[in-house]
Amino acid sequence: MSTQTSAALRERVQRIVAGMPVYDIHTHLYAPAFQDLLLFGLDEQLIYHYLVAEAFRHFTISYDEFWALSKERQAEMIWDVLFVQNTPLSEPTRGVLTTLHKLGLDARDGLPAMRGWFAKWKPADYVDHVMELAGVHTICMTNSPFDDLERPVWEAGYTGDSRFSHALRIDPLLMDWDNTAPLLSKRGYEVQSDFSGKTFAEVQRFLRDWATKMNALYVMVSLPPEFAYPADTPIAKLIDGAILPFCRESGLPFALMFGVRRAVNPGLKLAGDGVGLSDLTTLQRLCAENPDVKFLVTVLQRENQHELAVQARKFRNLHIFGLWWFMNVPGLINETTRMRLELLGPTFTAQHSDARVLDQIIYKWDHSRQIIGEVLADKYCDLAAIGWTTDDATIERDAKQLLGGGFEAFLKR
Ligand code: FIX
Ligand code: ZN
Repeated sequence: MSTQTSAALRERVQRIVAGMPVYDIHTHLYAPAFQDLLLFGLDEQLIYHYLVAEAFRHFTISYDEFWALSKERQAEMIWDVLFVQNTPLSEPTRGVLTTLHKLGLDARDGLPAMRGWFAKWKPADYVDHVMELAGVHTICMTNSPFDDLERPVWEAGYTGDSRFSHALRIDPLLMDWDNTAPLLSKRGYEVQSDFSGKTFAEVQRFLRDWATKMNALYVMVSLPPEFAYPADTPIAKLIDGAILPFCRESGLPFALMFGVRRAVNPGLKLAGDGVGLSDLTTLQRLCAENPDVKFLVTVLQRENQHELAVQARKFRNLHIFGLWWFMNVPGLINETTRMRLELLGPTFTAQHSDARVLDQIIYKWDHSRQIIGEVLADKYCDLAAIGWTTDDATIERDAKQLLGGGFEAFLKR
Protein backbone atom coordinates (compact mmCIF):
# COMPACT_ATOMS: atom_id res chain seq x y z
CA MET A 1 0.00 0.00 0.00
CA SER A 2 1.35 3.44 -0.89
CA THR A 3 2.19 5.87 1.89
CA GLN A 4 -0.51 8.15 0.53
CA THR A 5 -3.20 5.44 0.65
CA SER A 6 -2.25 4.44 4.17
CA ALA A 7 -2.28 8.10 5.33
CA ALA A 8 -5.78 8.51 3.85
CA LEU A 9 -6.97 5.32 5.56
CA ARG A 10 -5.53 6.44 8.91
CA GLU A 11 -7.24 9.79 8.58
CA ARG A 12 -10.56 8.11 7.80
CA VAL A 13 -10.28 5.83 10.82
CA GLN A 14 -9.36 8.69 13.17
CA ARG A 15 -12.26 10.76 11.87
CA ILE A 16 -14.77 7.93 12.37
CA VAL A 17 -13.49 6.99 15.83
CA ALA A 18 -13.43 10.65 16.88
CA GLY A 19 -17.04 11.08 15.80
CA MET A 20 -18.44 7.83 17.24
CA PRO A 21 -20.67 8.50 20.26
CA VAL A 22 -19.49 6.57 23.29
CA TYR A 23 -21.28 4.69 26.05
CA ASP A 24 -19.18 5.45 29.14
CA ILE A 25 -19.91 2.25 31.05
CA HIS A 26 -18.16 2.91 34.38
CA THR A 27 -17.84 6.32 36.00
CA HIS A 28 -18.23 7.92 39.40
CA LEU A 29 -20.34 10.75 37.98
CA TYR A 30 -23.86 11.64 39.06
CA ALA A 31 -26.90 13.13 37.37
CA PRO A 32 -27.69 16.73 38.41
CA ALA A 33 -30.56 15.52 40.64
CA PHE A 34 -27.90 14.19 43.00
CA GLN A 35 -26.86 17.82 43.54
CA ASP A 36 -23.51 18.16 45.33
CA LEU A 37 -22.50 14.63 44.37
CA LEU A 38 -22.10 15.82 40.78
CA LEU A 39 -18.57 17.23 40.72
CA PHE A 40 -17.47 19.58 37.95
CA GLY A 41 -15.25 22.60 37.31
CA LEU A 42 -11.62 23.52 37.59
CA ASP A 43 -11.02 23.12 41.32
CA GLU A 44 -12.60 19.66 41.33
CA GLN A 45 -10.40 18.66 38.39
CA LEU A 46 -7.30 19.86 40.21
CA ILE A 47 -8.05 18.03 43.45
CA TYR A 48 -8.82 14.75 41.62
CA HIS A 49 -7.06 12.01 43.54
CA TYR A 50 -4.86 11.17 40.54
CA LEU A 51 -3.33 14.67 40.86
CA VAL A 52 -3.21 14.67 44.66
CA ALA A 53 -0.97 11.58 44.58
CA GLU A 54 1.39 13.34 42.17
CA ALA A 55 1.41 16.63 44.02
CA PHE A 56 2.55 14.88 47.20
CA ARG A 57 5.68 13.78 45.35
CA HIS A 58 6.64 17.46 45.64
CA PHE A 59 4.81 18.75 48.74
CA THR A 60 6.47 18.88 52.14
CA ILE A 61 3.21 19.77 53.96
CA SER A 62 1.72 16.95 56.12
CA TYR A 63 -1.32 15.03 54.86
CA ASP A 64 -3.45 16.34 57.73
CA GLU A 65 -2.47 19.95 57.06
CA PHE A 66 -3.30 19.57 53.39
CA TRP A 67 -6.72 18.00 54.03
CA ALA A 68 -7.55 20.78 56.52
CA LEU A 69 -7.26 23.40 53.75
CA SER A 70 -10.23 24.58 51.70
CA LYS A 71 -10.76 22.90 48.31
CA GLU A 72 -9.80 26.18 46.61
CA ARG A 73 -6.51 26.36 48.47
CA GLN A 74 -5.75 22.70 47.75
CA ALA A 75 -6.45 23.33 44.05
CA GLU A 76 -4.15 26.38 44.03
CA MET A 77 -1.32 24.41 45.61
CA ILE A 78 -1.72 21.59 43.12
CA TRP A 79 -1.87 23.99 40.19
CA ASP A 80 1.26 25.72 41.40
CA VAL A 81 3.31 22.60 42.01
CA LEU A 82 2.23 20.49 39.00
CA PHE A 83 1.66 23.14 36.33
CA VAL A 84 3.77 26.16 37.30
CA GLN A 85 6.78 24.82 39.22
CA ASN A 86 6.90 21.64 37.15
CA THR A 87 5.96 20.58 33.62
CA PRO A 88 2.58 18.78 33.27
CA LEU A 89 4.03 15.67 31.65
CA SER A 90 1.96 13.01 33.40
CA GLU A 91 -1.29 11.74 31.90
CA PRO A 92 -3.58 13.27 34.57
CA THR A 93 -1.91 16.70 34.31
CA ARG A 94 -1.96 16.60 30.52
CA GLY A 95 -5.60 15.62 30.90
CA VAL A 96 -6.48 18.81 32.73
CA LEU A 97 -4.86 20.84 29.95
CA THR A 98 -6.64 18.90 27.19
CA THR A 99 -9.95 19.49 28.97
CA LEU A 100 -9.34 23.23 29.37
CA HIS A 101 -8.19 23.53 25.78
CA LYS A 102 -11.25 21.72 24.44
CA LEU A 103 -13.50 23.90 26.60
CA GLY A 104 -11.94 26.87 24.81
CA LEU A 105 -9.92 28.16 27.75
CA ASP A 106 -6.32 29.32 27.79
CA ALA A 107 -4.65 27.69 30.80
CA ARG A 108 -1.96 30.38 30.77
CA ASP A 109 -4.65 32.87 31.89
CA GLY A 110 -4.33 31.36 35.37
CA LEU A 111 -6.79 30.10 37.93
CA PRO A 112 -8.85 33.21 38.80
CA ALA A 113 -9.81 33.93 35.16
CA MET A 114 -10.67 30.31 34.46
CA ARG A 115 -12.67 29.92 37.67
CA GLY A 116 -14.88 32.80 36.53
CA TRP A 117 -15.71 30.94 33.31
CA PHE A 118 -16.80 27.78 35.14
CA ALA A 119 -18.87 29.71 37.69
CA LYS A 120 -21.29 30.87 34.97
CA TRP A 121 -22.59 27.37 34.19
CA LYS A 122 -25.74 25.71 35.55
CA PRO A 123 -25.04 22.01 36.23
CA ALA A 124 -27.82 20.65 33.97
CA ASP A 125 -26.62 22.71 30.96
CA TYR A 126 -23.00 21.96 31.67
CA VAL A 127 -23.72 18.21 31.58
CA ASP A 128 -25.09 18.61 28.03
CA HIS A 129 -22.18 20.79 26.96
CA VAL A 130 -19.52 18.44 28.31
CA MET A 131 -21.19 15.28 26.97
CA GLU A 132 -21.44 16.89 23.57
CA LEU A 133 -17.79 17.94 23.58
CA ALA A 134 -16.68 14.53 24.83
CA GLY A 135 -18.89 12.67 22.33
CA VAL A 136 -20.48 10.60 25.09
CA HIS A 137 -24.12 9.55 24.62
CA THR A 138 -24.69 7.87 28.00
CA ILE A 139 -22.86 7.89 31.32
CA CYS A 140 -23.23 4.93 33.64
CA MET A 141 -23.07 6.04 37.26
CA THR A 142 -21.78 3.94 40.17
CA ASN A 143 -24.70 3.77 42.61
CA SER A 144 -24.35 2.55 46.14
CA PRO A 145 -27.17 1.67 48.51
CA PHE A 146 -24.53 2.02 51.24
CA ASP A 147 -23.77 5.67 50.51
CA ASP A 148 -25.59 7.91 52.96
CA LEU A 149 -25.42 10.88 50.60
CA GLU A 150 -26.93 9.19 47.57
CA ARG A 151 -29.37 6.76 49.22
CA PRO A 152 -31.84 9.52 50.21
CA VAL A 153 -32.09 10.60 46.55
CA TRP A 154 -33.23 7.09 45.57
CA GLU A 155 -35.53 6.82 48.55
CA ALA A 156 -37.11 10.15 47.63
CA GLY A 157 -38.17 8.56 44.34
CA TYR A 158 -35.50 9.65 41.82
CA THR A 159 -36.72 8.26 38.51
CA GLY A 160 -33.79 8.91 36.23
CA ASP A 161 -32.20 11.20 33.68
CA SER A 162 -32.02 10.07 30.05
CA ARG A 163 -28.30 10.90 29.91
CA PHE A 164 -27.39 8.56 32.76
CA SER A 165 -27.72 4.84 33.49
CA HIS A 166 -27.02 3.01 36.73
CA ALA A 167 -24.88 0.26 38.20
CA LEU A 168 -25.46 -1.32 41.60
CA ARG A 169 -22.20 -1.20 43.56
CA ILE A 170 -21.86 -3.62 46.45
CA ASP A 171 -18.30 -3.43 47.84
CA PRO A 172 -19.37 -3.11 51.52
CA LEU A 173 -21.63 -6.15 51.20
CA LEU A 174 -18.86 -8.42 49.93
CA MET A 175 -15.76 -6.84 51.45
CA ASP A 176 -17.06 -5.88 54.90
CA TRP A 177 -19.74 -8.42 55.82
CA ASP A 178 -19.15 -8.02 59.60
CA ASN A 179 -20.32 -4.43 59.49
CA THR A 180 -22.82 -4.81 56.66
CA ALA A 181 -24.83 -7.67 58.17
CA PRO A 182 -26.06 -5.56 61.14
CA LEU A 183 -26.82 -2.71 58.75
CA LEU A 184 -29.00 -4.94 56.55
CA SER A 185 -30.79 -6.25 59.67
CA LYS A 186 -31.51 -2.68 60.69
CA ARG A 187 -33.00 -2.05 57.26
CA GLY A 188 -35.41 -4.98 57.62
CA TYR A 189 -33.51 -7.81 55.93
CA GLU A 190 -33.38 -10.98 58.05
CA VAL A 191 -29.66 -11.73 57.76
CA GLN A 192 -27.36 -13.40 60.32
CA SER A 193 -23.63 -12.72 60.58
CA ASP A 194 -22.96 -16.49 60.45
CA PHE A 195 -25.04 -16.86 57.24
CA SER A 196 -27.63 -19.04 58.98
CA GLY A 197 -31.40 -18.96 58.48
CA LYS A 198 -32.71 -16.90 55.59
CA THR A 199 -29.49 -14.92 55.13
CA PHE A 200 -28.79 -15.71 51.46
CA ALA A 201 -32.42 -15.34 50.41
CA GLU A 202 -32.55 -12.01 52.22
CA VAL A 203 -29.34 -10.74 50.62
CA GLN A 204 -30.89 -11.65 47.28
CA ARG A 205 -34.02 -9.71 48.25
CA PHE A 206 -31.80 -6.72 49.11
CA LEU A 207 -30.10 -6.94 45.70
CA ARG A 208 -33.45 -7.32 43.93
CA ASP A 209 -34.93 -4.31 45.74
CA TRP A 210 -32.00 -2.04 44.91
CA ALA A 211 -31.42 -3.27 41.37
CA THR A 212 -35.09 -2.58 40.70
CA LYS A 213 -35.07 0.83 42.36
CA MET A 214 -31.94 1.79 40.45
CA ASN A 215 -32.90 0.09 37.20
CA ALA A 216 -29.34 -1.23 37.39
CA LEU A 217 -27.48 -2.54 34.35
CA TYR A 218 -25.04 -4.69 36.32
CA VAL A 219 -23.88 -5.50 39.86
CA MET A 220 -20.31 -4.41 40.58
CA VAL A 221 -17.55 -5.03 43.09
CA SER A 222 -13.84 -4.19 43.22
CA LEU A 223 -11.52 -6.88 44.54
CA PRO A 224 -8.12 -6.95 46.25
CA PRO A 225 -5.25 -9.02 44.82
CA GLU A 226 -5.78 -11.51 47.68
CA PHE A 227 -9.28 -12.41 46.45
CA ALA A 228 -9.63 -16.20 46.56
CA TYR A 229 -12.42 -18.31 45.05
CA PRO A 230 -13.60 -20.89 45.89
CA ALA A 231 -12.75 -20.29 49.55
CA ASP A 232 -14.13 -20.49 53.04
CA THR A 233 -14.52 -16.71 53.31
CA PRO A 234 -17.53 -14.43 53.69
CA ILE A 235 -17.01 -13.04 50.19
CA ALA A 236 -16.92 -16.45 48.51
CA LYS A 237 -19.97 -17.58 50.53
CA LEU A 238 -21.90 -14.47 49.51
CA ILE A 239 -20.94 -14.87 45.87
CA ASP A 240 -22.19 -18.48 45.86
CA GLY A 241 -25.21 -17.99 48.08
CA ALA A 242 -26.52 -14.64 46.89
CA ILE A 243 -24.71 -12.85 44.05
CA LEU A 244 -24.59 -15.65 41.49
CA PRO A 245 -28.20 -16.75 42.12
CA PHE A 246 -29.34 -13.12 41.86
CA CYS A 247 -27.40 -12.50 38.64
CA ARG A 248 -28.69 -15.76 37.17
CA GLU A 249 -32.28 -14.87 38.02
CA SER A 250 -32.11 -11.24 36.92
CA GLY A 251 -29.83 -11.65 33.90
CA LEU A 252 -27.68 -8.78 35.20
CA PRO A 253 -23.93 -9.23 34.70
CA PHE A 254 -21.67 -9.50 37.72
CA ALA A 255 -18.95 -6.88 37.16
CA LEU A 256 -15.61 -7.61 38.80
CA MET A 257 -12.73 -5.16 39.03
CA PHE A 258 -9.61 -7.09 40.02
CA GLY A 259 -6.40 -5.94 41.67
CA VAL A 260 -6.94 -2.87 43.83
CA ARG A 261 -5.04 -2.81 47.11
CA ARG A 262 -6.96 -0.29 49.19
CA ALA A 263 -5.31 2.27 51.46
CA VAL A 264 -1.64 1.34 51.04
CA ASN A 265 -1.08 4.91 52.21
CA PRO A 266 -4.20 5.95 54.16
CA GLY A 267 -2.91 9.50 54.66
CA LEU A 268 -3.57 10.12 50.97
CA LYS A 269 -7.25 9.13 51.33
CA LEU A 270 -8.72 8.22 47.90
CA ALA A 271 -5.28 8.76 46.37
CA GLY A 272 -3.75 6.14 48.68
CA ASP A 273 -4.88 2.94 46.90
CA GLY A 274 -2.37 0.70 45.14
CA VAL A 275 -2.27 -2.26 42.80
CA GLY A 276 -1.36 -5.93 43.00
CA LEU A 277 -1.34 -9.09 40.92
CA SER A 278 -4.59 -11.08 41.06
CA ASP A 279 -5.10 -14.81 40.77
CA LEU A 280 -7.35 -15.03 37.72
CA THR A 281 -8.00 -18.74 38.15
CA THR A 282 -10.74 -17.37 40.43
CA LEU A 283 -12.40 -15.81 37.39
CA GLN A 284 -11.81 -18.91 35.30
CA ARG A 285 -13.72 -20.99 37.90
CA LEU A 286 -16.56 -18.46 38.03
CA CYS A 287 -16.94 -18.34 34.25
CA ALA A 288 -16.60 -22.10 33.74
CA GLU A 289 -19.00 -23.10 36.53
CA ASN A 290 -21.63 -20.46 35.74
CA PRO A 291 -22.12 -20.41 31.96
CA ASP A 292 -25.56 -18.88 32.56
CA VAL A 293 -24.13 -15.87 34.41
CA LYS A 294 -22.50 -12.95 32.59
CA PHE A 295 -19.23 -11.45 33.87
CA LEU A 296 -17.96 -7.98 33.04
CA VAL A 297 -14.32 -7.70 33.99
CA THR A 298 -11.42 -5.28 34.14
CA VAL A 299 -8.03 -5.74 35.82
CA LEU A 300 -5.81 -3.10 37.34
CA GLN A 301 -2.46 -4.81 37.02
CA ARG A 302 -0.70 -4.83 33.66
CA GLU A 303 0.61 -8.38 34.19
CA ASN A 304 -2.97 -9.70 34.50
CA GLN A 305 -4.08 -8.31 31.13
CA HIS A 306 -2.84 -11.11 28.89
CA GLU A 307 -4.37 -13.89 30.97
CA LEU A 308 -7.64 -11.97 31.09
CA ALA A 309 -7.75 -11.67 27.29
CA VAL A 310 -7.00 -15.38 26.91
CA GLN A 311 -9.83 -16.22 29.34
CA ALA A 312 -12.22 -14.15 27.24
CA ARG A 313 -11.32 -16.37 24.27
CA LYS A 314 -12.46 -19.36 26.34
CA PHE A 315 -15.64 -18.02 27.89
CA ARG A 316 -18.31 -16.19 25.94
CA ASN A 317 -19.99 -15.20 29.23
CA LEU A 318 -16.95 -12.98 29.92
CA HIS A 319 -16.82 -9.45 28.51
CA ILE A 320 -13.67 -7.40 29.14
CA PHE A 321 -14.01 -3.67 29.60
CA GLY A 322 -11.83 -0.64 29.93
CA LEU A 323 -8.39 0.29 31.16
CA TRP A 324 -8.77 1.05 34.79
CA TRP A 325 -6.96 3.84 36.64
CA PHE A 326 -3.19 3.08 36.55
CA MET A 327 -3.75 1.31 33.22
CA ASN A 328 -5.31 4.46 31.76
CA VAL A 329 -2.06 5.94 30.42
CA PRO A 330 -1.25 6.17 26.71
CA GLY A 331 1.54 3.57 26.57
CA LEU A 332 -0.54 0.93 28.35
CA ILE A 333 -3.75 1.79 26.49
CA ASN A 334 -1.86 1.27 23.26
CA GLU A 335 -0.25 -2.08 24.12
CA THR A 336 -3.35 -3.49 25.84
CA THR A 337 -5.87 -2.41 23.19
CA ARG A 338 -3.59 -3.85 20.52
CA MET A 339 -3.20 -7.13 22.39
CA ARG A 340 -6.95 -7.39 23.04
CA LEU A 341 -7.79 -6.68 19.40
CA GLU A 342 -5.25 -9.25 18.26
CA LEU A 343 -6.62 -11.94 20.60
CA LEU A 344 -10.32 -11.11 20.61
CA GLY A 345 -11.19 -9.08 17.54
CA PRO A 346 -13.56 -6.25 18.45
CA THR A 347 -15.42 -8.28 21.11
CA PHE A 348 -14.51 -6.14 24.12
CA THR A 349 -15.24 -2.65 25.39
CA ALA A 350 -12.09 -0.67 24.76
CA GLN A 351 -12.42 1.94 27.47
CA HIS A 352 -14.40 3.47 30.31
CA SER A 353 -13.55 6.84 31.80
CA ASP A 354 -13.84 6.19 35.55
CA ALA A 355 -14.31 9.97 35.72
CA ARG A 356 -15.12 11.43 39.11
CA VAL A 357 -15.36 14.97 37.81
CA LEU A 358 -17.67 15.55 34.84
CA ASP A 359 -15.18 17.62 32.79
CA GLN A 360 -12.73 14.70 32.81
CA ILE A 361 -14.73 12.75 30.23
CA ILE A 362 -13.47 15.31 27.71
CA TYR A 363 -9.81 14.40 28.04
CA LYS A 364 -10.23 10.76 28.93
CA TRP A 365 -12.20 10.05 25.76
CA ASP A 366 -10.10 12.34 23.57
CA HIS A 367 -6.85 10.66 24.59
CA SER A 368 -8.22 7.12 24.39
CA ARG A 369 -9.99 7.66 21.08
CA GLN A 370 -6.72 8.78 19.47
CA ILE A 371 -5.01 5.55 20.53
CA ILE A 372 -7.95 3.27 19.69
CA GLY A 373 -8.02 4.92 16.23
CA GLU A 374 -4.29 4.41 15.79
CA VAL A 375 -4.44 0.72 16.74
CA LEU A 376 -7.48 0.07 14.53
CA ALA A 377 -5.83 1.90 11.62
CA ASP A 378 -2.71 -0.31 11.94
CA LYS A 379 -4.93 -3.38 11.67
CA TYR A 380 -6.81 -2.08 8.60
CA CYS A 381 -3.46 -1.20 6.98
CA ASP A 382 -2.22 -4.76 7.61
CA LEU A 383 -5.39 -6.07 5.92
CA ALA A 384 -5.12 -3.61 3.02
CA ALA A 385 -1.57 -4.82 2.37
CA ILE A 386 -3.00 -8.28 1.60
CA GLY A 387 -5.84 -6.96 -0.51
CA TRP A 388 -8.67 -6.73 2.07
CA THR A 389 -9.95 -3.19 1.93
CA THR A 390 -12.18 -1.66 4.60
CA ASP A 391 -15.00 0.77 3.88
CA ASP A 392 -16.39 3.46 6.20
CA ALA A 393 -19.41 1.40 7.23
CA THR A 394 -17.13 -1.37 8.46
CA ILE A 395 -14.92 1.03 10.40
CA GLU A 396 -18.06 2.52 11.95
CA ARG A 397 -19.33 -0.92 12.92
CA ASP A 398 -16.03 -1.82 14.62
CA ALA A 399 -15.67 1.55 16.38
CA LYS A 400 -19.23 1.35 17.66
CA GLN A 401 -18.69 -2.14 18.99
CA LEU A 402 -15.53 -1.10 20.85
CA LEU A 403 -17.05 2.10 22.25
CA GLY A 404 -20.16 0.68 23.91
CA GLY A 405 -22.10 -1.24 21.26
CA GLY A 406 -20.48 -4.52 22.34
CA PHE A 407 -21.40 -3.79 25.95
CA GLU A 408 -25.04 -3.12 25.04
CA ALA A 409 -25.19 -6.33 23.01
CA PHE A 410 -23.67 -8.26 25.93
CA LEU A 411 -26.34 -6.89 28.28
CA LYS A 412 -29.05 -8.13 25.93
CA ARG A 413 -27.61 -11.64 25.54
O1 FIX B 1 -13.34 1.27 42.74
C1 FIX B 1 -13.43 1.96 41.74
O2 FIX B 1 -14.42 1.99 41.00
C2 FIX B 1 -12.25 2.85 41.43
O3 FIX B 1 -12.38 3.33 40.13
C3 FIX B 1 -12.05 3.90 42.46
O4 FIX B 1 -11.92 3.27 43.70
C4 FIX B 1 -10.85 4.79 42.25
O5 FIX B 1 -10.78 5.68 43.32
C5 FIX B 1 -10.83 5.57 40.97
O6 FIX B 1 -11.43 6.61 40.89
C6 FIX B 1 -10.09 5.07 39.87
O7 FIX B 1 -10.11 5.60 38.77
ZN1 ZN C 1 -14.26 3.25 39.37
